[in-house]
Amino acid sequence: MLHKLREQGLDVRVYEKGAEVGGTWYWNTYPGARCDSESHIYCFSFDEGLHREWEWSERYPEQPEILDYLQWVADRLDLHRNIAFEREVTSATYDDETATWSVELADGERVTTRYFVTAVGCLSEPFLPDFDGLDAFEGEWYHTARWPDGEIDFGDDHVGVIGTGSTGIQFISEVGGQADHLTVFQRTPNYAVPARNRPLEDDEYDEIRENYDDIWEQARDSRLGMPFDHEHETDYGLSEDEIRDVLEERWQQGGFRFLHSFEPGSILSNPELNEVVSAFIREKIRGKVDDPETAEKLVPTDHPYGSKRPPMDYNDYYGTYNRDDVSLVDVDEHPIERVTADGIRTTADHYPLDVLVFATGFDAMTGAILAMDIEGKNDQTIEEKWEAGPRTYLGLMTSGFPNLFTITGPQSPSVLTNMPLSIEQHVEWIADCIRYMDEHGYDRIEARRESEDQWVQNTNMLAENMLFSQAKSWYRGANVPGKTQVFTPFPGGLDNYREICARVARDDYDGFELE
Ligand code: N01
Repeated sequence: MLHKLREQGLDVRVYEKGAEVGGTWYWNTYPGARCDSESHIYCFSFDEGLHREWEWSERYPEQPEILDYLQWVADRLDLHRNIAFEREVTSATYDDETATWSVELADGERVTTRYFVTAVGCLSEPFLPDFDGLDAFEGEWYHTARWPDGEIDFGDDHVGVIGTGSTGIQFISEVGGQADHLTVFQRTPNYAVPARNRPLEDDEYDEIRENYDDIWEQARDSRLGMPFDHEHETDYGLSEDEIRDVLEERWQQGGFRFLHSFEPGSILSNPELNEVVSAFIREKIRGKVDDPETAEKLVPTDHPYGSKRPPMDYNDYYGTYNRDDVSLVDVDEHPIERVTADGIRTTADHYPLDVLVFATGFDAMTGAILAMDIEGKNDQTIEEKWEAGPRTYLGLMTSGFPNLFTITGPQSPSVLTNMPLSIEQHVEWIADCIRYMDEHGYDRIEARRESEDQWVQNTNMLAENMLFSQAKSWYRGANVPGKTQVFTPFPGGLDNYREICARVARDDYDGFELE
């Protein structure tokens, strides 16, 4: 966004809480952190020079490599000179008379700006459950999204980890076997599909480079922002054995290619097909875990595959539970009562621990935006406006808050897609919109209430026709006690969404009011 707006001749300043660029990949430095999107598409597509020069080492990029990449990009585009690091935005207030925002920083500085763009991410406000006794815990404790610098040697430690989402699964596979003992406190089992990570060979990379234009085109034109084919759109006309053959082939390919066994929308909305897929994974899990009782605890039965964000298995996650130094505690059956000075007490037992790791996720989608205390027209805060769930038009703007753009905001495809492509599409749309406003002499843009109502209704309706409502997921805010539960990302596909946004822009920003 900085690069693009600067190119358009705007005076741009970025405020960043971290000490460097990197966002998610700056903060999430826990052992095993890696991205589930394949590396050659988990990068910027807007500058050919970038993806022609950079070479990823593995099929899935590891956190340090992604951070290196982002810092390399920032250096090449000379971005640092317009970024103020370790500067946290604490509030922002709109002035309707001047159509400007006054943005306040933690150190008291105030800046006035015509446009206020949030690029705060969907998964950046860590969620820490409110367990009694944590203050008095005498060991070390960490949240995975605020991991300390430097390597931690767990060799002599009894480590406990709470959470078995994408993060927990990566951490457990990595630290199981390193720690003296690892105890996993699991509330809900998950469907981890093998990632099948490996180094990228030179000839493979040559082929990627030769075909990059087509790869990006296919990715942009797909539901998830990923350039994967599926031989069959749906399971229509296939027997269960034939479906399972397709699944087996994709299981061997690994990663999100498995979700592309059929058109992903059909797996996520057809209950019969989804049940075959879910049952297929359950069988795989049972086949990997030696102890049948542990295996049953690891088999998800409470939600369909994909109704929560599907995690990846990089390092024989399920096999980790066959180790003598790893144990699984079912805290759904026996919930955590409290943290004690030296461990965790559940309703059934006490587990002594030296180190406690919270892989408990995020106040997702809205947490980081709401943390900024944003006040729009008529003294209304965004928190008040979104009390019953976020309301936006296209996930890009919310009515009552003119000139505020939200990159990957609620009700845009964001977390249901390959993020860099969704980010780029928003950046381009916002930059074009600002250029249009300059060219036409406008200084104020606001989403119309009717367009927003229709967009929210549309997003909800699409989600209701899919299987998402059958899981208590962070997509719906169900992981944070007391948060309003509403499905937040736009589930209609990046391809369709891009078309809608392009049409709105072509029609002189239809659905927005410009003055
Ligand atoms: O967080 P999560 P995450 N008592 O919310 C458990 C992206 N990501 O950090 O399922 C006990 O998914 C909670 O249990 P339950 C990706 O989009 C990407 O793992 O709510 N347990 C769950 O098991 C991902 O989806 C990558 O019952 C409690 C876990 O904590 C998103 O980030 C890597 C609890 C939280 O799982 C978030 O993933 C990592 C409690 N009180 C993350 N509270 C890659 O691309 C919560 N839990 C590789």
